[in-house]
Amino acid sequence: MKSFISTLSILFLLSLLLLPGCASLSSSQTETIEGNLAIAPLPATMQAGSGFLVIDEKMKILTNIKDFPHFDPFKVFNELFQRKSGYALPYLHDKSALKDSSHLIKVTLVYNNYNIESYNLKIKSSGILIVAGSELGVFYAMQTLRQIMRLDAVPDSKGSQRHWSIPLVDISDAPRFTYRGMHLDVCRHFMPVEFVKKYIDLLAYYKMNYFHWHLTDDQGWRIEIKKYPKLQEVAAYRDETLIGRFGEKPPRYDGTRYGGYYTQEEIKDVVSYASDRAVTIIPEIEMPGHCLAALAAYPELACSAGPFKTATTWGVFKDVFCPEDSTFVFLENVLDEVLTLFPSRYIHIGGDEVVKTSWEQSDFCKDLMKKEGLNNSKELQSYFIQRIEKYLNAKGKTIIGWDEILEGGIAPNATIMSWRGIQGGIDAAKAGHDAIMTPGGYCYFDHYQGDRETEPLAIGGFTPLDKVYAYDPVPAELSEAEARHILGAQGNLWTEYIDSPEKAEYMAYPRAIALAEVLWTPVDRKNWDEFSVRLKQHLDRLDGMGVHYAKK
Ligand code: TNX
Repeated sequence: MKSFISTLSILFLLSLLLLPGCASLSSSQTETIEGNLAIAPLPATMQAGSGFLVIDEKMKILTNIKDFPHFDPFKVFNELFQRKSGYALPYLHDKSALKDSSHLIKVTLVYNNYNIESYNLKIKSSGILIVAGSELGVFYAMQTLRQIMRLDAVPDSKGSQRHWSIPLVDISDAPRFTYRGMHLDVCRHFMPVEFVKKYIDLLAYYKMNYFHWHLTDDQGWRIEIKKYPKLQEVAAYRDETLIGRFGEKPPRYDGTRYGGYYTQEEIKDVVSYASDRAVTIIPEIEMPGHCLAALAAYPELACSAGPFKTATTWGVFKDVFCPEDSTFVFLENVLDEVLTLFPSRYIHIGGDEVVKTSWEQSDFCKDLMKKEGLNNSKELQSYFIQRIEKYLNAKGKTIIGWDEILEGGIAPNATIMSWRGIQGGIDAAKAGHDAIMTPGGYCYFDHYQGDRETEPLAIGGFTPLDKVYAYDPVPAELSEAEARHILGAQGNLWTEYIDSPEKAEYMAYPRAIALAEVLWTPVDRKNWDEFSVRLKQHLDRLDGMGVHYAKK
């Protein structure tokens, strides 16, 4: 197959030879397999064949994997395919039962420790061959096929399209980074389960593999914890919500009680939906700050005197968890329930923007600092995080914290999420810790993406699509060995000013597609002009999926 060069490619090569200054040739001027198939993120290598393969009712999946006890890499594709075509592709395990060996999607696993997400997808006129490093690679091959077939752009219309003609191609692919994430804050504004699932499906479509679910904050506690019913009765609700921009004088409120939470049953359902899509959900339980909603329910967890109310406005609040034994008992009990719901190896424990005045004024904290030999309140924050880390490590979990957890000494095994620029990531990697890059200037999708005058209200900043696309998560300051600690990056969607699923999609897309390409595609294959051409086709597909993306 590799020896086939399509007419298109020949034309393209000829045009390269004939045109001086061909380096500036953009794919909008000439047709390429990249532009034709419009796969995003762009695969590592693609070679066009000539001709087409027809997928029809005769097609079957033949695989050497007997059952998929943990993860069926065809399930998502097949469900979608059935909706669009009216039939599903059957699985076969035994080739001998076959009369002819065409009309097959033939899958071979070669367990590849080096890159379990890698795959080779060959579309030939006789059928499809997939060779992959693991079921994950097969899953990504099927997502690529889903894109090549433009399955999502076709209306569901009772499975009317029975035959699919797709161009021949040979794709070898593997991600650049192992952590490809998107975050969603459901505390400032609650997002319904159906929307969370749609958000996760899009992550899978763009080969992202982590969903960071920001579940607790000052303005609402969104995860059911059976041991502490007041988290549901009190912390999940606020009396009202700020209208307009934070800081406007006088502040205006809507006077409407607001809230909601996910039951444990709903969470299990979302976790299993995500795991079918090779997406790991990392829950975030914020501590010791951003916890006013929890303090409203259980004021005894603060060093300062209550009563407290779930926040109705944005910003940073001075009341935080007190590092007393009883607080740790509460948090450990909460985490015990969290661990039963989320199989993720990573648990995010927050750690950002902790106002420490209540600790500095507390006799209990002063005594504790003396007893533990802590010099200042930043070290007390590290004591807090390290105590929680020890608890979670003993249960086989790794903590992720926002970069403030570096300040008073990093917890021994923590992974850092670098959000206040890239310095946190640099410091973590130099100290031999893993880091995930989420710098505000590139990865905050709550920022404006266009002209403030015409865009809907956003928190501030300016992070347009091309800036996201240009981001390189590996800081230049790092040596090659240190750079291996940069696991990847994540787009963050804080929802102070995002009060509906439609607006969440508007802020996330298409910027999340640009980030997906930053995280997956080899850096020397990235090209903004060429991406812009492919993106146009993706906007059509997003239309097909009913995504309310930002149109320029
Ligand atoms: C800072 S980013 C926060 C969030 C806000 C966000 C708004 C981070 C770790 N903390 O609580 O929502 O800014 O952009």
